[in-house]
Parts: sequence; structure tokens; C-alpha cells
Amino acid sequence: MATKRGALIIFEGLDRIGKTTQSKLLFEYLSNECGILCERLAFPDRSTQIGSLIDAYLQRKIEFNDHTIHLLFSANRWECIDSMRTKLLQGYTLIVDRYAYSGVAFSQAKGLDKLWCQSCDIGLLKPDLVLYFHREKQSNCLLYTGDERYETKQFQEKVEFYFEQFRSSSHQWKDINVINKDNTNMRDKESIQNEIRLYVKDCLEGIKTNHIEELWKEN
Ligand code: FDM
Ligand code: MG
Repeated sequence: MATKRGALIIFEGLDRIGKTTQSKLLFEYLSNECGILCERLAFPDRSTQIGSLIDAYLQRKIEFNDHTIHLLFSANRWECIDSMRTKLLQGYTLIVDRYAYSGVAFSQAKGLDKLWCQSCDIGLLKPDLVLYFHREKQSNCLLYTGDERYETKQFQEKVEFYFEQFRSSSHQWKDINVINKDNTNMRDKESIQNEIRLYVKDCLEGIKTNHIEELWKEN
């Protein structure tokens, strides 16, 4: 029997909201407890030549205008898609920190046009599952500030606004509220992980053919 392809699973959301922790837990669970082939990756992938330009930009060592850096983030995804497709068809499930949705939300937060932002990512591999990490609007938890470009409260709030507009009703898109019902604290890691595992189980069971659709293209 031909190998069944793996799933493309994306973790999206603001900085420091728990994407990396949860994607690592998922990776360990799928590989060690379920015996499922999988790999983790992240965008930007700072290990490539384009990625090193993005890294320098984020560390404020070099400048690009807003359109140019947007295209570099997109190019950084395009340069990886052949190896991603190959892995998926070999049966690997790919667990990916950030994708084109971050591309759009962060650039829209700088004032760029949504359709322009989306256009350069049309035709990328379409995810089988997007786990969107968010907090309830009123919650004051979790606005991260750090040293890299974009890591200010004011900018993260703008990005959050555009992510919220992006929330999609497609069946691939799942919201993960990381804040407790009382709206004050983070939920514990285990309960978030259990919610994710349910979505991932459904997603893996739902893959019926090896065909991979294209992002943002009507079929
Ligand atoms: N980011 C990430 C973008 O602005 N556009 C993109 O297409 C992607 C993938 O880069 F602030 C931003 C989001 C974040 C920064 O990402 C670095 P990590 O996940 O913190 O490395
Ligand atoms: Mg960061």
C-alpha cells in the first residue's frame, strides 16, 4: 500500500502565547507515544540565506521597507515548500510554528493592504489544521515585550486586531483560548495540550488522499 501522507499542522498567534511549548509537547506525543513520523519547523526559518536577512532585520541590524520584508518572509516559505511537500508525501506530519497568517497579520499591522499581503503566498501548501492561540479580548495577560522588532505591547495589540479579523470559519481553523474562564490566568499546559490532541486526531483521521491543496486558491 502506498504511504499515506502526513498532515500539515500550523501553530499561529502572538509572541509568547505558548505556541512553541505546545508544538514541542505535540511533537513528543506524536513521535514517542503514537509512533507517528513527524518533524517540527518554524517560520521564519532563520537558517537559510533569506532567513539570515530576516533575522538581521528582526534584530534591527539592517533595514528593509515594509513591502520588501514582507516579500522576504514569503520567499522564506516558498524556498521550503519542495522539501515540505516531499516530507509530507513520505508520511511525515509537519508541525509548524507560524505561517502565512502571521505574514498577513504582522504586515497589515504596519498598514499594508491585506490582499497584497496574501497574494504572494497564494499557492503555498494549504494546511490541514491551523491552531490559532488567542486570549479573550478583555484579558490583560500576556502582552509580551522583548528586544526584537515587533516585540512591543503597542505593536502586538495591532497584530492581535488583525489576527482576530482573520479568524476563519473554515473547518481547518481551530481557536485555542489560552486564558482560564475567569480571564485572569493562563490555562495549564496539560489542558491546552489535551484540546490540541483532539483536533490533531480528527485531522489525521480526516486525511483521505495524498493530494495537498493550495493555500488561498478557490478550487
Ligand atoms: N513574522 C513572522 C512576520 O512578520 N511575518 C511572517 O511571515 C512571519 C512568519 O517575525 F514577530 C514575525 C512574527 C515575529 C517575528 O518570529 C519572528 P518568531 O516566531 O518570534 O521567530
Ligand atoms: Mg518572537
